[in-house]
Amino acid sequence: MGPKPSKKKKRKMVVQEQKKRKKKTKNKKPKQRRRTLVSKKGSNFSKTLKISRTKGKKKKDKRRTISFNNIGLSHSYSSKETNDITYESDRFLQSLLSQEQPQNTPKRQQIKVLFLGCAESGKSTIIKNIKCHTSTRFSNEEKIEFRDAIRHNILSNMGTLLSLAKFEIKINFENDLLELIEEFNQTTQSQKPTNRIWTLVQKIWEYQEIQLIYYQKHKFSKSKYHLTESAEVFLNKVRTAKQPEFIPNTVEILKCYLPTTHIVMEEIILNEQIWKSYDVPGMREGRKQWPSVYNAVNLVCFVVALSEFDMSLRESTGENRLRDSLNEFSNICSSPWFTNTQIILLFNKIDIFKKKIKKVDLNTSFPEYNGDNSYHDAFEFIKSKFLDESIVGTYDRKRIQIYLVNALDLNSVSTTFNHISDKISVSEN
Ligand SMILES: Nc1nc2c(ncn2[C@@H]2O[C@H](COP(=O)(O)OP(=O)(O)O)[C@@H](O)[C@H]2O)c(=O)[nH]1
Ligand SMILES: [Mg+2]
Repeated sequence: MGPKPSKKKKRKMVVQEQKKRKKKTKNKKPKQRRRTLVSKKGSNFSKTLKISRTKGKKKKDKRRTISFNNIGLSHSYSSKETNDITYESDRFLQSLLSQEQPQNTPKRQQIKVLFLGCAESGKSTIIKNIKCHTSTRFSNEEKIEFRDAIRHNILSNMGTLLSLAKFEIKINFENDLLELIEEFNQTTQSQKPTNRIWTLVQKIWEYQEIQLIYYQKHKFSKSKYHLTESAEVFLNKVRTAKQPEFIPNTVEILKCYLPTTHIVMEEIILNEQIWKSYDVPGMREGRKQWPSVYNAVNLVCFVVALSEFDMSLRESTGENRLRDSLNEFSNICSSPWFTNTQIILLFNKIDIFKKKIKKVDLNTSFPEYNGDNSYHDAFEFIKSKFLDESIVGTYDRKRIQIYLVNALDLNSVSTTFNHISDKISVSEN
């Protein structure tokens, strides 16, 4: 034991201890506030959400208000794909803080955004991805809708594989597999998928001959039989997806394909702006609906699937998807509706494009291409097609902003849309 401290020393120690405690509580304050902000139910922020959703319900339309922030995101996603994501959380915290104190913030800008582009370019997936960064994410109703879409994806992809085998490759399967295929074809006639049908899908998918067709799918991209992007993922998940209690997670929701048949508007609060985002059908028949939302648009995000340079349209076999996209882009740029609108070109599906370009020659679909099979050359060629060769009419092509995205990647989409929202400035109404 050391010598006893003097009275003076003791007083000094007490004062130091008090100072330390004060410092600690000072440091704690913002942390507590942060937690309250995220979870407080009766906050102004939640109220805003509630009010706008009730409004939406009354009108019985598809409008929803969503706030773009990704606080807490890392807790919710355990999948490999989302583990390595880094977030601009400070920025989002600031954005959330300002949403909590509307009295201190200037009036939010309203931005009308159209997501245009051909079918399967990734418009809906980009919007779904943005929703993943919001506090509302997906409702149970939506999750059920995506679950049914996943089951439908499984059955239609199995049907496509078997059609490829029969009509394109003309394989003569051995008897046991043939019997399963015949039973599958008969059972799919019934309205509701039975347990037997899932067993059949599982059994057929396990055959090496069937998987071989899948891995050669790029050879049939000009045919009318198209698999969806994540066919393999879901064909490997039949056992889980068939369970009555199956609810898809975020990654599965982003990967499933649910065709958009009518225009859907959603309100997204992105930083300090309210984005009225319009998702539209992309097939030719559905594009007839587009002009109904052309009035007073601030931003057009034209989505192009880079990887579809060798594929033909579902609705018109023999017509190249990328050329179709080029035509549609020309139409948009030369439309008088968009002379004063900011146009963004979103080159999507870069993940598939990077892999595909090594295997599939761009020259076979675009004979004028004389570059090699490098990602850089191929991308520059496609970009110049859109910017230099497409007829942009009266639109100043220098104003067109270009982004490369992977709609399945949370980080890619959040970085891109933060950047776009920073750059867009609209005079207040
Ligand atoms: N691998 C990959 N798949 C994508 C990407 N973007 C969209 N998809 C998939 O492509 C399919 C069609 O996308 P969707 O958003 O429905 O296209 P839309 O018709 O333009 O709305 C879906 O199965 C998506 O999961 C991407 O960047 N990478
Ligand atoms: Mg869609």
